Amino acid sequence: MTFQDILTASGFTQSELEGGALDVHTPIDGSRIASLQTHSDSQVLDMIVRGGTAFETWRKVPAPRRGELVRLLGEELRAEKENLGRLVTLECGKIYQEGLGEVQEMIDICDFAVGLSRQLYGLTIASERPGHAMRETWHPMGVCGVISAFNFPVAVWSWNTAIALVCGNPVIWKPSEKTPLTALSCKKIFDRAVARFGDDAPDDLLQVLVGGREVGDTLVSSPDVAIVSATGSTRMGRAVGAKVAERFGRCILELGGNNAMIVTGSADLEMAVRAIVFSAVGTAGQRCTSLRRLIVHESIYDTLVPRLKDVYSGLPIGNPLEEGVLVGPLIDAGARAAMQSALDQAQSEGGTLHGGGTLADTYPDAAYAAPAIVEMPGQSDIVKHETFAPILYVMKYSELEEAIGIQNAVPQGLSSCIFTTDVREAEEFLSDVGSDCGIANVNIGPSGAEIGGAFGGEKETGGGRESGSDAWKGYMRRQTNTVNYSRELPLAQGIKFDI
Ligand code: UN1
Repeated sequence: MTFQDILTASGFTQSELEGGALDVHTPIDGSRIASLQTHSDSQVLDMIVRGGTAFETWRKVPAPRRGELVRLLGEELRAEKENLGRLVTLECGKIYQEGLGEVQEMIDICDFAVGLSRQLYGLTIASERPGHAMRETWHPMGVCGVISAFNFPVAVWSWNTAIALVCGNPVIWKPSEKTPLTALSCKKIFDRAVARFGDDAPDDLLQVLVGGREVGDTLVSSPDVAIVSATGSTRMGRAVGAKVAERFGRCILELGGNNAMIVTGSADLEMAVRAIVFSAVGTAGQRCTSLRRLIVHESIYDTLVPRLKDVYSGLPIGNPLEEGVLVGPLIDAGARAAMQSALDQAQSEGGTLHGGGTLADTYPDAAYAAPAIVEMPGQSDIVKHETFAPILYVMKYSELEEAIGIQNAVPQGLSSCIFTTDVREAEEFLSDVGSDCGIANVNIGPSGAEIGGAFGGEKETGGGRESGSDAWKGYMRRQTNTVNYSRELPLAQGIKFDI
């Protein structure tokens, strides 16, 4: 299939892809595949108004009926899985298998949200006063702004949108300016679900905003955007978080990760090698959950590290649409320059480099890079920094407590894991004195989380939770209700106030 075929299969017409100010390049060969129209500030303000109007109607639609729209969205996504998966590969460069996996994640969250639409449960609470009932109820919030990054251009939108919709909130989506085509394709898919749903879906339940940081700023600064869910760099989250906090809006932040694996002396090394390679080089190291730090027990270091070097030297790197390729390109030249500069710094901090290096033979305008392993004498500055590239820093430890200390001594707190067959080590890692991350796994790599769990992490990762478990509560307004069904008016805390 040519690039043009992929765009056509996703329903794009030539006129939609031409004539705008925003150039979209495919990381596969660096060529331009579209020039899209961007939105102006005033158009964004208009979108916010229209989102508010949609909210007035949507919040009155019963939640299980709202779930029906998400069920239809899931059906449409099933029908589009291959086309959208391929478009994801074309626009962000992840291999086709991972493109498909990303769409599957969207289908899964739709299924989850459909069930959730009948389970937006509140509590009943014992009142201290006679003849009184207390309960907690959950209500729609308003317009939900979703900001997503290039590396998961569609799945992150779907976690937020499927949940926001069943919770009664319209969505305005600002995708990364590097991946607007996949967003526009999702909008087409969404519109098909709305058309099948019927008249009780208002217009503008989903609006897609194409543009750069300025229009994103307009979105997050508006007091009429009740929730801002932002996924991306810590730098972006710091700016967005401050703007939303200033107006006391609700923010859900999912930012950088610097994810580690501890491999203990008792680990199953064959399993560990597979998990390490998938999580460190999958998506070319451009997941927020990618494995970046490997903390290896001294007793197995000299077995594990040569084995990894061996696997790395044979990794199939190349066109992500081709079967058998495991490592696609980085998103752009800037990402490759950041990788090179991190490798230079790591070496100047005492690291020994294996692999790395740029590959420019077939596609000179693209940013292919060989994944790198860097053996480090300790956790130096560069190791504490998230570089969005396939770099794996390897360190040695002797006591588990020391390994957990290294794992936690970084500013980020997203995902973590331990490989061990010793239940004491596993439970200590998961205990109050273990990993400080939002995600902590045993005998599984740090990436590839299932949608059923809450997704997010602590410290510079931003503290937000998206996706499964009770993350839906972040998209609703909690209300405490006390009802007096007696003929008296007793005051709480026994206060006497006779008039
Ligand atoms: C991201 O990189 O922003 O856990 C999301 C994972 C995927 C999601 C990653 N389910 O790796």
